[in-house]
Order: sequence, then C-alpha cells, then structure tokens
Amino acid sequence: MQPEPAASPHDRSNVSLAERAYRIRRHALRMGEVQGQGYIAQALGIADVLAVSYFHAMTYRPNDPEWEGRDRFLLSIGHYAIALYAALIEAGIVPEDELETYGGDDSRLPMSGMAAYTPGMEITGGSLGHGLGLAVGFALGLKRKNSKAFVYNLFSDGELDEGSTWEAAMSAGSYGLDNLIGIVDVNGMQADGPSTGVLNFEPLAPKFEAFNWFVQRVDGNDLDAVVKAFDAARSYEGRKPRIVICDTRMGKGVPFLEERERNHFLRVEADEWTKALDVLEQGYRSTEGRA
Ligand SMILES: Cc1ncc(C[n+]2csc(CCOP(=O)(O)OP(=O)(O)O)c2C)c(N)n1
Repeated sequence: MQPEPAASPHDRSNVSLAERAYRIRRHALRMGEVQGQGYIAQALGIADVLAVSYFHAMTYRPNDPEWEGRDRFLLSIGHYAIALYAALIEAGIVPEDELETYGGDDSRLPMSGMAAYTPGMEITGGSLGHGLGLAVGFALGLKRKNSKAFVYNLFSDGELDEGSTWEAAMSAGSYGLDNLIGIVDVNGMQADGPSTGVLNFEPLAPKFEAFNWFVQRVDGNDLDAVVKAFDAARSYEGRKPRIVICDTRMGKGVPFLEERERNHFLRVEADEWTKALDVLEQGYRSTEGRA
C-alpha cells in the first residue's frame, strides 16, 4: 500500500517561522481594521505560538481540513477567533481575501469562533472553560480509533478560573492522555483586569504536575523556546498529558498597542491601523536576520 501523502505544505516550505508569525499578525490586524476593534492584542500575543503550531508541529491537509489523520487544534477561547482565522489563512485553509468579510453578516469568519461556520475550527467557543473538557473527549475518542493524531487545546489564563478546566485537567491526568497537548496563554490580563488579581492561579506549573501532566513553561513570544517545548511535548514518552504554559505579551509586535492598559478589547482609531501595520513590518524587518 502507498504511504499517505505528505500532510501539509509547510514541511517543504522555506518560509521562516518568524515570517509566518509576522504574517499571522498582519492578517489579524487587517481583520481588526474591518471592524475597527476587536481582540487584537490577544492575536498579536499568541501569533508566535500559532506559527509554531501550524508551521512546525501539526500535521494537516490544507485542502482537506476534515482529513481523519489530522492533528486537532481546539480553540477554547471563542473570542480569540481572529487569531485562529489569521493562522488558518496563513495555512491556506481559509482564502486570504475572505478576511475582508470578518465579523460581517453571512461571513464564515464570525467574531466568536463557531465550528459550523469555519473550516479548520474544530469546536465552538464563547462560554469559557469548555475547551479542555472537549479536548479530553477528542483525545479519548482518537485513542479508541488507534489514531496517532494529537489534540492541541489552546486556552487562556482566564479559563483557569473555571472549575470545569480543573475537572478536565484531573481527568486527562487520570486517563494518562499522552495524545493531548494543552497550551495555556498566560498573557496576564482578563476582561476585568490583571489575571492573578481576579483569581490567583500561581504557582501554575506545580498544579498541573500534581494532576499528572508533563509540564513546561516558556516565553510564548520566543519562537525557538516554543519550538523546543512543542518538540519535547510531542516526543515525551511518559503516559501523561502535556502542557506548555506560554507567557505572552498582549499586542506583541506593535509597541503602541503593547502599551495600552485596557487591552482585552481594543478600539483602534481609523488612522492607527496603517500605523500599526507599518510598525509591525518595521519591527519584523529589523529582526528578520536574527530570527
Ligand atoms: C463562562 C464565561 N464567563 C464569562 C465570560 C465573559 N468573558 C469573555 S472574555 C472574558 C475574559 C477571560 O479571560 P481571558 O480569556 O484570559 O482574557 P484575555 O486574555 O482575552 O484578555 C470573560 C470573563 C464568558 N465568555 N464565559
């Protein structure tokens, strides 16, 4: 029997992860501009992790998003949809020109992520705290099918305040789900202010360790560190679920947005979008050689 064809084009591409991350940020800003506002700071912050997920770690077929052998990427935080759309566009799963429809009537890119609307969107988000439980179900199901696929679940530090997250974490550890890779975006902010001021979840790593997870904590805006952590998460041989705790900076790559204080839902003035795209590009060009 012929082996399965190569799963995704990124293996053969010579586009760097730094360029992928830059382009994901760019797509997100262009979508934000369509609405004039949105969860832009989160998208800029998590772009490096998405670049590593879609262009280093995951196996999928851009032309066949429902291919059974694919790794599943579950976006628990529906409001981060703009970030995932940007990655899906860069991955070739969603056509780039569709970003102009972002948040509009009949668009496949609604402001909150919905599985029925968007190719590559595995679950519907919105109500926080459900992604990890769904990921446990996906991971158990794939094991029953003897699948080699991984389930990735991106969730936020705000979701650490939800009891359902910890119920899922305990069951994943108890079932020894070695096909589950959790990614928690610790960007330090929530809608109501600094995350640990809302509810103090630190120290975080020992909590997951106590629930029988293989735990790593990295700077989520350091591409090399994220690559190493994802490689270690995939190759770890213990019968444990894996988590990569990613400390990220909201607004990353656009300094004047990084500095905004209330950055959970950004309103950006009409003339600032061009400035944001310009400074993003300047920043990328100035560090490109070192990426
Ligand atoms: C169960 C539930 N409770 C409350 C909300 C309202 N809500 C939407 S986003 C958000 C902040 C969540 O924190 P986080 O995702 O860490 O915020 P961010 O990093 O996006 O600023 C809240 C409380 C919700 N969507 N679901």
